[in-house]
Amino acid sequence: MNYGFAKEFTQLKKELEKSKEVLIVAHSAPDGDTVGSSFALKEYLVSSLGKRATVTCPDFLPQYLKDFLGKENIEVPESINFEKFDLILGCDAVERGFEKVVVEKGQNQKIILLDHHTTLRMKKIKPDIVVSDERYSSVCEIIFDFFDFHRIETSRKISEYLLLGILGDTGIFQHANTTPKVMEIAANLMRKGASLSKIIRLVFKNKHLKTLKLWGRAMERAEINSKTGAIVSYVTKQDLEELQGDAEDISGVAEILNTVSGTKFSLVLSERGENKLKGSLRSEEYKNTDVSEIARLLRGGGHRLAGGFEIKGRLVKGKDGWKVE
Ligand SMILES: [Mn+2]
Repeated sequence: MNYGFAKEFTQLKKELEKSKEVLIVAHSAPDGDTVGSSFALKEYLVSSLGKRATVTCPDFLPQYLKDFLGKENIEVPESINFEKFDLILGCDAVERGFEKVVVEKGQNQKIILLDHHTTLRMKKIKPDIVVSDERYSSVCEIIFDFFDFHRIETSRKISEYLLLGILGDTGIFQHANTTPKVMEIAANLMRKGASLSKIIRLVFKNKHLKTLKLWGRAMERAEINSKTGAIVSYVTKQDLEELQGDAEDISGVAEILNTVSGTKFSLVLSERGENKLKGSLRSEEYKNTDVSEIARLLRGGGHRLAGGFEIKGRLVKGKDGWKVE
């Protein structure tokens, strides 16, 4: 069962087969889904179709994804000669950095976007094919459907990449996007040799003490706003510097705060650089709150249950606690 993308899947296969040199773009602040989907497609292109393929990303990978990928390589956008590619693929959250990496579309280039966010919007580039539906848990689920639609057998390696993305975006089958179909796909991928326990260990059980200390600070400060049902906390620049926190750590806090009963959504503000604040929002299906609407009001993006935004400002300690200035 796929969500009605028969036409797109047919076109996508044709374009992959026609291509010679493919560039695959992962999103900024890369996660398991963008990396898993990018490398699943790369592996298919290279090993099954005999093409050349390169994965690029505007940001460096977090350590757990580096560990997962082993020898596999991600090229920095600066080192890439865009003209040589006849096909460019965007995998997951393409509004996060795709148009920073791919500034314009070359004459003989095709652009295909795979996504599952409602905020998919291109400013300048006109994609040739878009496969995007919020009903998908992850782009890895879309790619599974693509292979399944064409009866393409997935290797152990591809299966592991796809399971990485599904586990990442479903929070190990805990989020509301964990449908019976997702469970079936995961079982299928395990049958093909993907190791669930290995991915869980590499991705979810390799925390540093520093991360837990950062979470501790944020949890200590958390407060519930009884009017909005928001549970809010913050992480200062100093916290991040002292405990070497990154985006991953902050979304971790937002996820844990979101488990507090009686709340509608969680918000974690973090100071990034001078006069720049990021907000990470999380909710759950049963809470009936669309955090992407809140994010969009602040010119951010995301989907219903996870979103983010960036505003100007800093956290200032005053008489009545902290506030944004
Ligand atoms: Mn995703």
